Amino acid sequence: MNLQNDLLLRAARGERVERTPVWTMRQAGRILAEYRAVREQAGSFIKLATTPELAAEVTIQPVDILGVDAAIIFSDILVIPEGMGLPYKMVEQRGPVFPRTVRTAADLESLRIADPEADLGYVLDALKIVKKELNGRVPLIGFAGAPFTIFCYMTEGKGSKTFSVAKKLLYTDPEFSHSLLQKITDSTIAYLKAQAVAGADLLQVFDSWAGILSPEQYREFSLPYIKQICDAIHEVPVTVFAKGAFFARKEIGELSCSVVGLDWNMDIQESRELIPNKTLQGNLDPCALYGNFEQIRAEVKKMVGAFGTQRYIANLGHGVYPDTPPDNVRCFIDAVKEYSQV
Ligand code: 1CP
Repeated sequence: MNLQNDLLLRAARGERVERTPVWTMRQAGRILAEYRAVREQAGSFIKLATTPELAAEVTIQPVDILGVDAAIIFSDILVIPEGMGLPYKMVEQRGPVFPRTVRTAADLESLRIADPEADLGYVLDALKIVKKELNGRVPLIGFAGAPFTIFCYMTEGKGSKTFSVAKKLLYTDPEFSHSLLQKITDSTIAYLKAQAVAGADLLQVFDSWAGILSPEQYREFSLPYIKQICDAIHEVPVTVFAKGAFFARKEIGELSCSVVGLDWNMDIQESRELIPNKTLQGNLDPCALYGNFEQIRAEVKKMVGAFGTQRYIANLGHGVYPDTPPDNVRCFIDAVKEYSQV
């Protein structure tokens, strides 16, 4: 199907655009009253994420309400552990918790490589519905967590500031760590390929916890697995977003991905120099959206000025925070559209 608005895909491929495309990480859910109404109806996050019609509905909401140039499928990175045989619970006000964790060879042995159709069919069904309902209005983004970030949750069992259980395993049992990372990688490649077949036009890999590793550890325990993913996906463009991995920008820029995501700690000019041949995505501090409209517009003008309008996808440097007023997000999106006209 031909897309009416393919700015995101043209920017990802490095082609000329008449203005910069814009979307925000975590735009589906979190900030919209319309999202909360559907979540209420579903009863729980997991019920919402596993009911394709409802997941599709909240995926499309930000396209209608915020005017973003892409939809991102409503799901979570933790569906991969679930698909491998490690279920999670979503605890209200607290976040995800794994009743069982993976810390021994026997735990690892009990996991399977996820079969996208059998284990994650609900996400693929949601993608198909969104694709049909979007009817070519904007591209659809699929996603998965990077293997190291998924490893963090599977071993730690919950969110953490330090992920010290996960990192302990890297030091004390690198062999186990690599085996688990490989199993996650194999599952993730199959899952991302299935998302492309189901209709995803671009795939983003979230390495949300990249920043807790040393450069040396990042090179050993994260980058090689992201590389396997990039090398395996030929169907659609891939974006790698490694939050906090300012030290690995050059190496990430050498992967066979199309787009590199930046957080707000990463200097824009320096990032262009380190990653000269790829489209960059980012990187406004989500807290900048707490400002008034005038302040938000000034920040956007600075950001677009620094990135330039080409080889660029405007976004925040991480997900939009839940207490951001939707009007401020709309102000951010409208300002990008205005300041990036060529
Ligand atoms: O918000 C959206 O755009 C919808 C899709 C989406 C995405 C892209 C969700 C729904 N989760 C994610 C990705 C995700 N999930 C990441 C990577 C991106 C990032 O760094 O923000 C991570 C690390 C998670 C794990 C996760 N899921 C957390 C963080 C836990 C921690 O370590 O503190 C939490 C709180 C969740 C729950 C969750 N996922 C999504 C929603 C809407 C929610 C809130 C749950 C609810 O509504 O009850």
